[in-house]
Amino acid sequence: MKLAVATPTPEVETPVPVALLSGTFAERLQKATRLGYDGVELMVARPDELEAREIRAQVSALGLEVPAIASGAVYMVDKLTLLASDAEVSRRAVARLHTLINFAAALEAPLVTIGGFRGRLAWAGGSDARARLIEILGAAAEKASAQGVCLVLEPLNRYESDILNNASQGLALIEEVGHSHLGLLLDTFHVNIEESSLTDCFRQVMAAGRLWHVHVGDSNRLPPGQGHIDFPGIVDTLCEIGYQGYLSAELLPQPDPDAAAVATISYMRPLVPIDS
Ligand code: LER
Ligand code: MN
Repeated sequence: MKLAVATPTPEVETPVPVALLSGTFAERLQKATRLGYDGVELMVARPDELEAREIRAQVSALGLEVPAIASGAVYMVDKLTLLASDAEVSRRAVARLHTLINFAAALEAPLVTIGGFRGRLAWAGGSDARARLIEILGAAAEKASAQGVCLVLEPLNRYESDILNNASQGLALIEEVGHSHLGLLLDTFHVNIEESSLTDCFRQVMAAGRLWHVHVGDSNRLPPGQGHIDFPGIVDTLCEIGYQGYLSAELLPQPDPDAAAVATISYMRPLVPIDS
């Protein structure tokens, strides 16, 4: 298992509520390396404004990996969602998802995340909204597979999503889409709110072969160790089931974005030794 920290790419000027590290993009990458993170999860809003080759060179020069391209900033900053009340917004969001997939491929990042960016059934309205999302995900997963990238759906707590709140619903939706390149991302903050067990959901998704990424944040969305989630128990379970992916810090930048990144790795590194 490896540790990553979520941080935005340079074109994202507005603060993202769950991003860490401060300074220029180059400074943030340097901080990630200096703190001992293995990778950076990049929160991208407009890939067309970025030079993928340059970013790839910058990241690799520091010995960092990019485990995932996160779509949260597209939703939070540019207000685009796959399901939306305005069909034009939905059309632009689908086009943006395809550019995120291209960007991930160019960066050799294996995953593109889909959390709040999927939008809500209530926003889209109509009885066909779920079917529309399934169709969008199927086409995007097909495009991703052609580029060697996978998509990960993220169950979100009930206050943030009306379509996918827990691991069982996630696996059911994946089954409906029926594509090999669509998996799940479980976020401990959402798991703590929605699942009846902090560890069974990881076992269930791993057994289905779809546990491809994990976000960490404590029960109050502060760094691990500052709330009441049992992270040692979760990491023990992940070791036991053979999860070899990333645990990526995506949490509130409090008391500031650097202190939260420091607190996260100080708590998590002893649980997740290098090369574990
Ligand atoms: C939002 O709560 C979240 O966890 C993000 O990863 C999804 O957009
Ligand atoms: Mn998350």
